[in-house]
Amino acid sequence: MKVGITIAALSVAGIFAIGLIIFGAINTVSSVSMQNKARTHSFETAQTSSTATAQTDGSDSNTYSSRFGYGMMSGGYDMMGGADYSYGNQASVTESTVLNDMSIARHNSQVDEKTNTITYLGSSVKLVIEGSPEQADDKFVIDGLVNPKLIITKGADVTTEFVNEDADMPHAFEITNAAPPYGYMSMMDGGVYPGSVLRTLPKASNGHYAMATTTFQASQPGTFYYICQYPGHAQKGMYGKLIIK
Ligand SMILES: [Cu+2]
Repeated sequence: MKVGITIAALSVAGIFAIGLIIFGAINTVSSVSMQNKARTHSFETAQTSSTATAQTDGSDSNTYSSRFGYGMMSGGYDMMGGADYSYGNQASVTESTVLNDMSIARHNSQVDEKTNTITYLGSSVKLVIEGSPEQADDKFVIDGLVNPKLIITKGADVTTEFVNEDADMPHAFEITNAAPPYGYMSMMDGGVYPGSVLRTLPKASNGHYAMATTTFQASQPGTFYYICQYPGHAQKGMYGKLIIK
């Protein structure tokens, strides 16, 4: 009798899990066809840290998916690695939002063009990262520097804002402890920094950029790298160094 109850309980749990998976798939597909909604971004939303469940919580993912006709492709290789995937909030922005956010980020950063290094001061850091903008194809650009070395104070709260400005290619962002050179499947190359992963963003469309934000604490000191974990991109040089000290 006890065994019967256990089996029954496991069956119910199993059916529930399958239901969740089906619901997730339907939700993703249906969000693609949902209506576009205008959406503005503010620093307040960037401040919110989030979890993978953000994908199913309504307007963010719906707007995002409908504008870019994207959704089902996002899981796949991003899920591999078993790391702490927060994915972050997602939105669609234009150049003016990016420029505005960059000026906020600049408040406590020192840019050294000579050494291609940006040092962030203080315990609250905002990173605004352009993915493959026009002037630097398949590279990251931060504060005008291409793949710069970043220095962040240990313990700082870091808001990461990643914008894909590439009209031809999806891009992603994560911080890893794996040093270059990277393989084709760079997301398999090493452990990632907790809370730092932003999923692959679709290519830009008519001046609208997909943007993802997340926050993490720079709790572990050391030398890390930020990479585009889209297959082949880190291998081709889409990465930079991050030092937390
Ligand atoms: Cu990329």
